[in-house]
Amino acid sequence: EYNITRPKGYTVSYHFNPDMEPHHFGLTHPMKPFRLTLTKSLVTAYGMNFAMDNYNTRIATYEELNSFHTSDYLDYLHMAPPEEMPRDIDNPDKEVKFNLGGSDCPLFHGLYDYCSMSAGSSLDAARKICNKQSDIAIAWGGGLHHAKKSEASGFCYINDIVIAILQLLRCYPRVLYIDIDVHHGDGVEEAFHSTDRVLTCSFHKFAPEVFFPGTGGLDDNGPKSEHNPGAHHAINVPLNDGITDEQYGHLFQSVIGKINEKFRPSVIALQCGADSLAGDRLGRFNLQVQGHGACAKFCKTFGIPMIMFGGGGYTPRNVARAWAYETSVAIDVDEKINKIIPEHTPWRKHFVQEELFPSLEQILGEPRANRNSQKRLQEIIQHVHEQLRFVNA
Ligand code: V1P
Ligand code: CA
Ligand code: ZN
Repeated sequence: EYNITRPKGYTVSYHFNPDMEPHHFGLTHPMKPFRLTLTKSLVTAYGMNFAMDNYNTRIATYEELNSFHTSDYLDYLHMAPPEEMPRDIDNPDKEVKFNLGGSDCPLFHGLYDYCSMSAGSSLDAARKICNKQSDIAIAWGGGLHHAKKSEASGFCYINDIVIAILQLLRCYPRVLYIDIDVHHGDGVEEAFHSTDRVLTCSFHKFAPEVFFPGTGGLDDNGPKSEHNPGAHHAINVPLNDGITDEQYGHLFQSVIGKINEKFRPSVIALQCGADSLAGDRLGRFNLQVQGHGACAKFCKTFGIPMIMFGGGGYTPRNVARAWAYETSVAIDVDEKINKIIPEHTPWRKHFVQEELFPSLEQILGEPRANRNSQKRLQEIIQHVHEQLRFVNA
């Protein structure tokens, strides 16, 4: 038997449903559910599973999905027959309901189950945080931030994040939602636009008409009206191609540091979309796994509970590297860890913070020119700090 000597009173949980993997969006679709299995394998190869509570998660019920989504939408999602793929070539004029079907959000076999599994993992993670059984709960199968209450959007059908945050709001006064996916977290922002109990902050590539979904400009801070408590509680950080670890880290710390000071969140929900990494098939940024992971590291310094969700990420081997690294950030790598991880674990000897992860060598593809000037980044920080004058815990 292994001598489990975890840091006292500090628990990380990993929420995973192996049945998500066999689902397919279609051959040419960028979303590949097997990246979740790839991540889990890497996490296990390093022996990290010994330092966490591991849960095979259940599927979310209709009632749970209904806490955010409308019955009309859920019923259609449940009943709509899978279409032959690729549909847009075979049958381009077919009516599209709730934005279901077509190239971004295809109707594939087992879609409803797949969505319920993703939401089930995130909800289980939220419950562990609520009942104080976990300090950090990880749900890489979630993070589907574009889904609206009655509409699918950008590969997202069910907004597991919104459902998880609604659960957190039952036990915590204030939730800070942070989104480092390369796309704007529009679905989560919109869901909470009229409450001051959730502050959303998304970092993303911003170029209306050119880059999906086109929303999330610097001035988008939630509907401004005297009677809306949610006004000023949406923060957006619009960026250009090629941003580096150094720039992103500085921006992240000054924005999130200030938000933490003003909003005083009781819990953090961090969407870790890995399409902000260099070499991503859809993304435009130049982040390394270390720079991406530094965001999770910084959030951890606040010492409040946190859920970490997945999200985008379209170069599967890089996704697995980033999320395995972020799992290691959650469990804290130090000498103690080698007492936890059994000796025969394949990659155990590499599990030391400094020489961490030989497998961190990312697929990079064509280098991207950096289109973010220091001046512009400074303006963004300035704007965000001004916006936060209206926010008080
Ligand atoms: O750009 C669009 C739509 C399609 N046009 C009418 C505009 N869609 C994007 C959707 C990106 C979704 C990202 C999801 C996430 O934030 C969270 C999981 O990461 C899109 C793109 C693109 N390059 O932006 N769809 C596709 N590519 C696509 C490519 C091949 C097959 C199917 C979809
Ligand atoms: Ca984002
Ligand atoms: Zn994305």
